Amino acid sequence: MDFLKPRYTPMNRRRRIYEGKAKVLFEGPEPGTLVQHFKDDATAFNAKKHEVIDGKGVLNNRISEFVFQHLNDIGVPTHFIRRLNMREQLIREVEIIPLEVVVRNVAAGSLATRLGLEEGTQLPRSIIEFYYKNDALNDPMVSEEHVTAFGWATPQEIDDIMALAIRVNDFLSGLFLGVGIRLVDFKMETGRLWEGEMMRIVVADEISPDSCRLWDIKSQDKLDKDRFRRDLGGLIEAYTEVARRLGILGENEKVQGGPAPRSVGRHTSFAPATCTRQNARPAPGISTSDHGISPKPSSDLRIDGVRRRVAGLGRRPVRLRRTRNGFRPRRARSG
Ligand code: AIR
Ligand code: ASP
Repeated sequence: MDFLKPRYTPMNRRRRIYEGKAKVLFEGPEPGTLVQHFKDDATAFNAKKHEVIDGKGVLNNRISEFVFQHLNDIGVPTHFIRRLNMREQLIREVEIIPLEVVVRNVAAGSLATRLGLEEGTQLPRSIIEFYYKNDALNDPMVSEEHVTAFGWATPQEIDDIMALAIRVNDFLSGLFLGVGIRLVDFKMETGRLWEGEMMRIVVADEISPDSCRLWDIKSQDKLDKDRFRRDLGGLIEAYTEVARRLGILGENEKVQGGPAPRSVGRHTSFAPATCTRQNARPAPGISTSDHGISPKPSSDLRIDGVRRRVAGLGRRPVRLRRTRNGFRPRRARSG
């Protein structure tokens, strides 16, 4: 029956599901999938400050792809399937949990302000915070009590979210440390992924310099969105530097931002941004299987030049359980 076959649909004819400040979600090619489109818009202070920065969406798409692909490879479940083009990635549709999960290793930003700590102070241990995702309320910080009392997530789901947050923090800290960058803090989002009767919590949204604080270890230079928030300039240069160090962009490679769609909508034409490659070479120590433009999923991680096949938990539904000795995967019971 021909009408049941998925048909190619040009992006400009796809149904827009949701538009956020920096991304748009479109209906995907198959049920249960979405297309996540990265815009060039930069906002801060709940969108009171807004600018369009050519090329930011392209860089965040590539950096977030790199992070999510590696998370998938090491068995941290995410919504990410694959990158489609310079601004878009195919993702699984999840039920977003309305929490911004912030993990902090070093005092900065709102924590430094709230507790009167000097920015740059190493924290005694990593701290996880929850913020209620609600623009009208300015994303207020909330406690686990609020989260469960208002039904945003169950106690079991909070355990899973915290276990994911710790694993993502460990992975990201090591990844960035290997390329001379200090992971100060980051924000992640999670969602419920339904597979038939099974549900598991997965990492969703994006992980990029828009959602992390990244400081150069030697110079302490900020390589993240604080360049925009604090009017420091050089945002594209900083994001490009992050991409280069991760081996996503070669030394002389540059992302050319334009021509990005001015407004992303039903009838906007999508001219893909381009990426120039000259002597593309991965950064020492870290390699990705995708230096070019065509998506190719990587199945291993190269650390210190050694290829490691990371034993992951695979794609089976796994729930993590907090025990006295740390976090343990808990296989979902069948039947
Ligand atoms: N974040 C929070 N809301 C949106 C974002 N991107 C990220 C910041 C920072 C961390 O969460 O980019 O990495 C903590 O932010 P803050 O402002 O609470 O200090
Ligand atoms: N992107 C958010 C905003 O528009 C928060 C931030 O990153 O500062 O306010």
